[in-house]
Amino acid sequence: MGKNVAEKILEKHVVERRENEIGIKIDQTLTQDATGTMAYLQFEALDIPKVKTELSVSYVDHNTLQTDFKNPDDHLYLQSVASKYGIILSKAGNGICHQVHLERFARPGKTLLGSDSHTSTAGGAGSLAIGAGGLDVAIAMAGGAFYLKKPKVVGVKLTGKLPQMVAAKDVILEVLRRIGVKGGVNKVLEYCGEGVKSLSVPERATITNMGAETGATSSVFPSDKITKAFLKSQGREAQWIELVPDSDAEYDESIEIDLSKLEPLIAKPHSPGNVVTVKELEGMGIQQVAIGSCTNSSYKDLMTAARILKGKKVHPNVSLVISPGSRTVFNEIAKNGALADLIASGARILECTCGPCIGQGQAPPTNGVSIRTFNRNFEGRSGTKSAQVYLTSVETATVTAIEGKLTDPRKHAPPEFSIPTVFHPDDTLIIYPSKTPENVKIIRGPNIAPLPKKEKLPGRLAGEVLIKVGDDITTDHIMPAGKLLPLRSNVPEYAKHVFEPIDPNFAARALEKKGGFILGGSNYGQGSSREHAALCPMYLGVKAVIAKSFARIHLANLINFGILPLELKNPDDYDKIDPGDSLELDVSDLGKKDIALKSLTKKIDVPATHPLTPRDIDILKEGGLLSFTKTHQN
Ligand code: MIC
Ligand code: SF4
Repeated sequence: MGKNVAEKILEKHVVERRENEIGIKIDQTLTQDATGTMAYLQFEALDIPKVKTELSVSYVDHNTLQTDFKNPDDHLYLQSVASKYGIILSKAGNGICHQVHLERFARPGKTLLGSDSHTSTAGGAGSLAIGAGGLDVAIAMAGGAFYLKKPKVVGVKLTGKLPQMVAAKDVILEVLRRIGVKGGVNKVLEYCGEGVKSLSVPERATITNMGAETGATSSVFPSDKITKAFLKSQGREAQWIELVPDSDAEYDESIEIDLSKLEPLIAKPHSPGNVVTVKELEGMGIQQVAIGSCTNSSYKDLMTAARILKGKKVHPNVSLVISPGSRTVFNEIAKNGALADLIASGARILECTCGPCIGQGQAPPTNGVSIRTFNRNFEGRSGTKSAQVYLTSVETATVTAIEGKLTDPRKHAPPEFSIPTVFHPDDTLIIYPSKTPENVKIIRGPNIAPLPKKEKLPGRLAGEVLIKVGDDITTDHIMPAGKLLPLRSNVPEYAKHVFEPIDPNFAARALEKKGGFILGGSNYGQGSSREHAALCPMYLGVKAVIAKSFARIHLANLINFGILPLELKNPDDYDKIDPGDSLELDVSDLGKKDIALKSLTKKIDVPATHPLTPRDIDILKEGGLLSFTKTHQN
């Protein structure tokens, strides 16, 4: 039987097979600063002199605003760690990790593990790229395998060609419209079919990037002539290999999308899965347009905006902000004059960073409508709780900025430009590791707090339900980012804000009650890879999360930090448990899937189970992955 691309890469990397779980070798890792400081503190704790991967890159792109000492201190810590342990550093201002990685480092056929959920972006260049918690990335840097549920491979067959002013973003919005924000859990979305040939690598990367919003383990395109041309344009042709599905390749599931039938789409507040056509909402008044983020900040994206805006003005009631994805593309548009067109139109040009996507500035006004080319529109993520954030293509966002109201881009003439066959990568802000690592001293500012520890799992857990939350709770609800991002290296301080958007008293209550339980709905923990959404509740004493189901990365993070994830056997039992109820759980034998959960308050038994593999159980028993790894290292 023929193989698909995902199977071909997995086959070459599997180092361990267990029932339903595989361990794979990781070739490349990436971290970004907001998850990186923790990942490197954990890596340091493993006591390994140098990373064992083929390539590890540490990016500084999230926490780049320097309003006090915290972020710059973190930058120095990251730079010194990178220099000492053999890691490449991409300094603040060099670009957004996924865009820079795609341009400079992603390689077809390689595995990439990144401490950011959008690591899958590199799948646009044929890498099998997976987002994970920082601790998993630290272990991979130390040479350890990455364990995951063997994913199903979904063949997303593309036919036809996109009509003018309909973009790659509309393809992934269509996928989200069809399968929603949980439709990809434990699956790899592999794009195939004739339509693939009409998409450039950065367009493919827009699609693989936002595959994260379906909950998918990864998203991947084949590596073909288009991939070769892209690598050549970056001076990396030698790194190309052909990687296409066999002609008789089979997929576990399939989806078919006729590109020629697509129209401009838009995700409504507050979920990337809330997709409708632009036509349905056309004419809606708006206050802000933001172009950028790791989804849409490539050369093509910026040129599209620049050409549409050339000779035109941003509507007087609109604030248009643009963040280029990398210094390389920023430089190209500066040299070819497109930047001048953007400036002349009234656009505000930001640094090459995540910026508004993670609430670092440019918060919309009260009740403001913001049209963004980003990948997430969770409530409050923009920095304004009442803001209404919509997600669209660059084409839709740009014409909307001109018109001052949501506009179908097909009403404007399509932009004309060609993509250079040669880029001039600007690696000025890329720093290579020291040749004399023994002389490098790690710089630790006062914001870098030591790692909290967790004791081994006892046989019995008891406590109160500290909070009861609904379905699709995101990690932005659990551990908000925005203005709190500078606290990422300081768990005791950051932990004070757990669940703040839902219940500002949560942290104080959890500490007062000496911990307890969280009751969640389905897809608990969707969204980012931030392990702080497990680490900080762990610090507050949370012992278990009982939910209807979990999102992939968050489930792994809970296990990694010793918090027991349990699933209700009967989802309707969710209604029988209330906040403040006293629960008791016998977890002495996790080997049997049935967990005896008693509500002492309601005097009822609530049957529970768990999604844990035998390895997960061993990790939990040790109090988390760091202790587990250290025990097994020696
Ligand atoms: C995000 O888009 O939510 C982030 C910020 O990039 C996160 C990582 C983080 O919280 O640091 C992600 O996607 O994993
Ligand atoms: Fe940065 Fe936004 Fe991409 Fe996350 S989704 S990596 S915050 S640009």
